[in-house]
Amino acid sequence: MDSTIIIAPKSDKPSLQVDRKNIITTTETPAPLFIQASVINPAVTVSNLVGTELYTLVQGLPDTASLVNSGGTSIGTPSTGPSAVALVSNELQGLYLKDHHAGSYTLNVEAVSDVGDGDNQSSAVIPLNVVIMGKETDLNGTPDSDIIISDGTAPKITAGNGDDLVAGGTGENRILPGSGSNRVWGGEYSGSGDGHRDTFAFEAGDTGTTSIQDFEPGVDVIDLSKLLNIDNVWSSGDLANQVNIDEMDGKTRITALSEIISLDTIPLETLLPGGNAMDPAERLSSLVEQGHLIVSQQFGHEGKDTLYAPPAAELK
Ligand SMILES: [Ca+2]
Ligand SMILES: [Ca+2]
Ligand SMILES: [Ca+2]
Repeated sequence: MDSTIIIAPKSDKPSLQVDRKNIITTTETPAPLFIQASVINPAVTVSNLVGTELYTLVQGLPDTASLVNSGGTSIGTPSTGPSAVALVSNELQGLYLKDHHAGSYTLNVEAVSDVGDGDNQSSAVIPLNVVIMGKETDLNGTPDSDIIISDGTAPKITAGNGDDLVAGGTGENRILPGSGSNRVWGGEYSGSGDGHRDTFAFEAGDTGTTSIQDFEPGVDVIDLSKLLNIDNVWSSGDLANQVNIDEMDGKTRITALSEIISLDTIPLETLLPGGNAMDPAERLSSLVEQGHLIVSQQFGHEGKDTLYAPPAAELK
């Protein structure tokens, strides 16, 4: 006897990934959120809130904040019970949080598989901490992984430990990426430089990799003085044992003690014309003399033939 089997779609437990635990940003400044949700064989046409099986709920969004796309337009579908914004998969691509009030709160993010039969399956809820600061205020990260986005007005941005993503915005910023695996822009997030003199500063004990995405030769500066803590007149020959400058995959790479700084968009010859033919001490010496690199705030450079005296104020 023939029988007909009708397979009705069924909700499966979705998986959810939220990159980095904290968002720290300035008022009115869109901060990217990296949220990914997936479910096995999602049904594309479903009778539910959003019309498709898989969606992600963001709870805890204050009235002053919105979820926007890269063009700044509000996205998502309001949901009641629980009160949340529901986002479908393509809305998670290029998703930003923007708030026009200072404050702090936690967003709770949850992926939902909902085929419309009342038997939903949900992922674990992942909290995302948000701190919105006023303008012209320093931004401080946490020891954990952070997304820190300034509008350019934050004088100093300290990311701390963890794998941090930092963007200074259009304006002069001092950025301390800290230990960890960091991606940093001196200017706007995903931009190519802001024309302002950003200083990327490293501290004693920093270890890991910092990839600068928009280093501007002749404009931006790398400050290793606190990392190296040089307490005497230095020679580039000796210092080249601690700081090596070379190129990896077309990117200038500065290895300073346990910290690797990659200028992701800048080949060595762009940063330092003729640099490929120089020995390590000559590269170091040239970058310091040209003002790209600071290795000591207090002491001069004893080059092969030249002694660079410290400024008079420091000759006590
Ligand atoms: Ca951090
Ligand atoms: Ca900047
Ligand atoms: Ca810059």
